[in-house]
Formats: sequence, structure tokens, C-alpha cells
Amino acid sequence: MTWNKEPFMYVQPSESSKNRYAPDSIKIGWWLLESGLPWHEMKHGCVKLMRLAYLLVLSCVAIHNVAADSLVPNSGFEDGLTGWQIFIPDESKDKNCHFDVVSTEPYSGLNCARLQSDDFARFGIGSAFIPVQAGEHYHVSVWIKADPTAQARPKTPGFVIRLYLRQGTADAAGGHLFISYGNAVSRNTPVVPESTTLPTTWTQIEAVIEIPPGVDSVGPALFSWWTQGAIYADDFSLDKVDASTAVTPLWQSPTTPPAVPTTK
Ligand SMILES: [Ca+2]
Repeated sequence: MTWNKEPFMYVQPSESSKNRYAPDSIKIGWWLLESGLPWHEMKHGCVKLMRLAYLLVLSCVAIHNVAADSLVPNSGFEDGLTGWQIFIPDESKDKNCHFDVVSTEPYSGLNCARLQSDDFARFGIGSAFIPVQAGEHYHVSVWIKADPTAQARPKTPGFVIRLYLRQGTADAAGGHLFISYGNAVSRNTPVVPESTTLPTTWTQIEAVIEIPPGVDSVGPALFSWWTQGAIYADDFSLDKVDASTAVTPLWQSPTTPPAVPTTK
């Protein structure tokens, strides 16, 4: 399945098309005048045309609003740090973990996020919880790019999406959902990819996930999971898709143990 980054496209009339249509409007006007139609019929036709134009404008406004209302607020970091909070676990507090928004070569728009640390560290940025229902399907996506000097500690996940699964105000049973670099989906602990070489060009991490039973809200987060240096992220989206959309199967390895011991 192909996912379009921009779900809707706006068509702006070009100057040439405006010039092309303007004489046609005049022609139609003359045709109406010369048609000999009774005035009330002409008026009726004009009113219908105006209603059609009004509905067209309303449709465009509705489409614009849908495109602007991402489930993850400020998903493209165009409003700076608004809506995002950094989370640094105790074991990484002395690694100078840092989150800011920069304008250097974003994936889209003018800005993107930068997660940076002086040493190998595990830390993330999170957005507000989104109400969901069990069984719903969501397409999750983010674009990431690592600074050429950045690296992931060997045998660690590197950079991952974490979906914090919650029931009420407590963690949902079964652990959170992770999508690792390479699009491996797992529960409770992120998958360690075969290669933890971080991409130095904009690369997408994506999957379609199903909300597990007992989950009523999801907290989207991006995590540097034992990386060092600067990693950039942009357009982090969580979009509800039709329940018939195929779910990315949970990653399974018959031989490799989990990277982090299961605690639940
Ligand atoms: Ca952006």
C-alpha cells in the first residue's frame, strides 16, 4: 500500500486558466441575454449556479480543516516546541540529552525536531494522549534523519516510535507498542534491528497498528533508544484508517531474545 504524505491536494487556478475562463463567462452571459429565456428562468439558473459555487467553497473549507487537524498536534514541529515534552529516564540524565526544533533541512515545512545527546542515551519526546477504542486501526509514521556523526550503540534499537498505551490513567496491561527503525512492530519492548546504522537521509518509519483490548488512549512518542549525537524527526503522524486496512504483524524472532528484559 502506498501512503501519500500529503492526503489532499489544493488546485490553484493559474493566471492562464483565469484568462481562459474569463472570456467564457462573458460568452455565457451574452448567450443568456441573447437566448430569449424569460427573466425568472435566468434568475433561477443563476441562483442554482451560486448555490453550487457556495457548496464548492464549503467543501474546500472542510477538506482544508481535515488536512490541518492531525491527531498528533504540531506533528511537523512548525509551531516550535508547542505540544511536546522531553522525557529523560534516570539512567540518561547525565548525558546532556536535549530536544529542540531547528530549521536546517527539515523534511517538510520550515522546521523539524532534533534529539541530541553527548553520549549514548535513552530519552524521548511525547505528545498529549489521544482517545482511541480497542480494535481501531491507525497508520503511524515519522520521518527521521541522523547527523553523519550520530550513532546507535550496537545491539540496541536505535531510534523508535513508542505508543504509550493507557487504560484510564494507568498503563494498559501488556506493555506499550513500539515501531523500530525498519518498521518492526513489537509490544512491551522495541525490536533491535539487524543493522543499527542510522540513516543520514530522510527515511520513513511506518506501520499500521491495531489498538489492543483494554486500551482507551495512546500517547505518541519518539525515542532515541541508546543513540549518541543528533537525530532529526519530522511529520510524526497517527492517522485512523479503515478497520479493513491490513495491520503490520507483530515482529517475532524464534532465536533472538528481546533487547530489554520483560518486566510484566
Ligand atoms: Ca516540519
